[in-house]
This record gives sequence, C-alpha cells and structure tokens, in this order.
Amino acid sequence: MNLELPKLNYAFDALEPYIDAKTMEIHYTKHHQAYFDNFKKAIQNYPELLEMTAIKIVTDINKLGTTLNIPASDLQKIKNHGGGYLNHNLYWSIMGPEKELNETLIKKINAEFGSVENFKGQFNETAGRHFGSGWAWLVEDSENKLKIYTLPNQDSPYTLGDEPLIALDLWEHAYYLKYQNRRPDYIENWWQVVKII
Ligand code: MN3
Repeated sequence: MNLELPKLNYAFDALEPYIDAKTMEIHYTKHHQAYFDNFKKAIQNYPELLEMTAIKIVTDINKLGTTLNIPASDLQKIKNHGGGYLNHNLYWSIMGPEKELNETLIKKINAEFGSVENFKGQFNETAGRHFGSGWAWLVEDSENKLKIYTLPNQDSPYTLGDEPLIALDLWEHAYYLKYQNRRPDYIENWWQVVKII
C-alpha cells in the first residue's frame, strides 16, 4: 500500500478569517498526522491489510476483523485511526480559498434537496444537533441516494457502505481556538471555505 498524508493545497492562513491559521496548523500537523501515524502502526502486523487501500480497509473493517482474527483492541485502533485519516483527507480536500464548484454534485443536491441553500440548512441543523465529538456527513448510499447524518468519533461512512461527499469536523480541535463554545457559528461560517458547492 502506498499510504501517505496528502499535502494541503493551501496555506494554513488561506481560510482566514473563517478558520484561523493556528487551528489549521495544529489540526493538520498534529491531529491529522497522529491519525495517519497511528493508522500505519495499527495495521503494520497484518500483511493482508498492508496490501489494501485505506478505503478498502475501513469499508470492510468488521468483516476483516473476523476473517483475519484481529483482536478487539487492535480492531478499534484501526477503525479510529483509519477513520481519522480518511475523514480528514476529505475535509481538507473540499475546502479552499477559491471556489472550485462540483457541478455534478450541485445538480444532485438540487434534485434531492431542492436547492443548495435548502441542503445547507438541513445539514447545519443535523450538525448542530450532534452531541460530543464526531462528524457531519453528506453521503451517497449504495442506491445513489444522498443522505445527511452525523457519526460519533472518527467513524467513517465507508464502514456503513456509503460514500462520503462532504465532511464537517465537529471535534472541538477543529474550531475551539477561534469559536470556543460557539459551534453553531463555526458550522455556519464553514460554508464560506467549502469550495465544491
Ligand atoms: Mn479533526
């Protein structure tokens, strides 16, 4: 497997004032790096996993746990850090200082939710209701239907058989330096730096 930490395509301060440079730097160089390092460590003793992509591992993690006889503690580490690694890869990739609209996705969102604004309203409401750490997701399920939901911790939509399209990090490390307890403001402002819709 050619596992790497994807480079950020923008500077730490590129998303100011919506996401501050210090948060970006710590989030990417400490948090994401740690998920990446710990994921590599967690799979290193399983040659079968080393042959797979990270997405394949996280998608099939429960089945793999059984077929490869992975102890529960190792399995949890692979889930947590594999999810953390993939979740952040998507989060960075859909943000940027300049819009790069994904017209295909916008068309799907319009068809499913009526309008992008409508979709954002539903997404924000779902994200706002989430208790504790986790992520808010827009996913496409196996029947090509778009769905909004949240998952706790670093759980991944891939494990549920869904393809993640939009990912919002709701962990305090993603916003606390700038927004403190004002998570709803972070959620609202975050759309200013989502480049794809
Ligand atoms: Mn995070």
